[in-house]
Amino acid sequence: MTQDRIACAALRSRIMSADEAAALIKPGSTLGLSGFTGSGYPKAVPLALAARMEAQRAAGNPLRVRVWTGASTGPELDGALAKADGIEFRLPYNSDPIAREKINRGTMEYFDMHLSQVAPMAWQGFLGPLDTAVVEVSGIREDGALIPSSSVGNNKTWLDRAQHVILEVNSWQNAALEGMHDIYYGTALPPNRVPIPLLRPDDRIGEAYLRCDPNKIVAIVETHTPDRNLPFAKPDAAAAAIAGHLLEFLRHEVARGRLPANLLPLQSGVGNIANAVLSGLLDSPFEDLTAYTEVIQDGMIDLLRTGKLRMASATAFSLSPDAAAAINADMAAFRDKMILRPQEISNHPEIIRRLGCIAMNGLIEADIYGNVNSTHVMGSRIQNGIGGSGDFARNAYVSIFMTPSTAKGGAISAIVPQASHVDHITQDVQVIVTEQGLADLRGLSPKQRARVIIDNCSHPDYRDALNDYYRRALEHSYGLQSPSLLDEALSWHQRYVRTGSMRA
Ligand code: 0RQ
Repeated sequence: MTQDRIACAALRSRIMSADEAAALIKPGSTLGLSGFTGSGYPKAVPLALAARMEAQRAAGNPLRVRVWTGASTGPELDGALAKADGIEFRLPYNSDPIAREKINRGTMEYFDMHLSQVAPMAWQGFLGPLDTAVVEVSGIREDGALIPSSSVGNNKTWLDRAQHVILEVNSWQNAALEGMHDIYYGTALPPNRVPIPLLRPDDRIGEAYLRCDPNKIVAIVETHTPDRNLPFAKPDAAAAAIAGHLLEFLRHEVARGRLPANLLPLQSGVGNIANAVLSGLLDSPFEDLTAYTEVIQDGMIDLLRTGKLRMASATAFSLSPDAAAAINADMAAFRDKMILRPQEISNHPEIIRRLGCIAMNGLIEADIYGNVNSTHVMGSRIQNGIGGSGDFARNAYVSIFMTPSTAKGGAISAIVPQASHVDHITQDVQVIVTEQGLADLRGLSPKQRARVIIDNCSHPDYRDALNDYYRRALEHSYGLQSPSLLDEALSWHQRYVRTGSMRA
């Protein structure tokens, strides 16, 4: 594959094994790695580094690094490095189960930040220096330009900021990806920042390739390894009901003239429910849709195939193995319908606000006033992270959050008196949907919100207890703007931690 994928002859002398490349990484260094929701992450060098870490740990001389990525990656990266106890600090979004366990055990530091802010904060110098970028690409052109792979994430920033660069050239990635990307080089720091000239989801404002100073490239490793692609669960009854309520809401908004007939650009979060909503759109009356989002999931591929979705702009793929294989076999047909951009652009508040995205994200719990916890189970155990949900929720045309009304087989109510951790304040939450129904919170005061959330969204098993709490809060609260009984509000969570159930 060398000739095909590494067309720049001058760079071929830097081809080496993953072990040799990993040996160039210094203990304690900060790595900027590619990868976003399981696609486009380096697959060989992190594994080789993890093997080195395991050996050094056994010899009593631990080797640890600081890890920056785009978002979640795969078992060969986060999983392997975390297992080797090699990650001292990590940012941003993680969904790897081994890393999650280390974070929750307190042996790994984790900064769960808004995805749109990673690149700007790195440029502002707020995160410290970056030693080595380890970036997967699908090829290197004759002129040295890099053909990005199945995610863009923060790669542009890592390549620009790092002192040294290690490239993985993955020939598993489809050659037809070339031309799909749009890398915008117009960002600058204040006071020189200018408007980003993106007015429609399908606008191209940059270049198809990543630039990299060839003098910084210390190693090139060839791979032929698939992305981590996880199957989606078949939508269950709750997911189907949530999708049904949401589609009904969108139809209603069109009928009332508050949304155009082809809606506005869709943003869809991660997870099974988000995917079920996209599947629901297949049978909906909506046509000529667009998406301005972070990840292209299976449901979007189906919509693109039928033509319901005209185009999708994102920063990465997040596909099941079947969908990945199907799209890989047919990439040329999809290439003109998809654009992959850096995550600082896919998630940029200015653009999300301008385009008027319809944001649809999952949640862990919501309280009766509409504050949303997307990240911390029982207020302290991280599940994944805020990811891009905050970028979209605050700036969306309409910000929708979805969840089944209970978790853990009914032992937990997703609607609680007070959220045990808040990621999205009530002002950033306009609609909450569960399988029970939909609460349209736009323009409502806290007490009005509490009424519709309890009535429309809570599970019948917990509704009496929520009503009882709320009634007593109205009688005994210190103030009546957002009535609460502080001692009691979090007792639901404490009961779960003590007994394994929120039920009284
Ligand atoms: O854990 O598998 O151990 O049982 O959370 O829950 O129901 O499978 O839902 O896949 O839609 O994920 C909020 C986590 C929902 C996701 C969250 C437990 C539940 C299960 C997953 P188990 P489900 P989903 C753009 C947008 C933040 C980032 C984001 C998320 C697990 O949507 O990470 O939105 N969002 N990014 O049991 C205790 C509760 C619970 C609970 C669910 N109330 N209490 N556990 N769980 N509710 C994309 C990016 O940013 C990249």
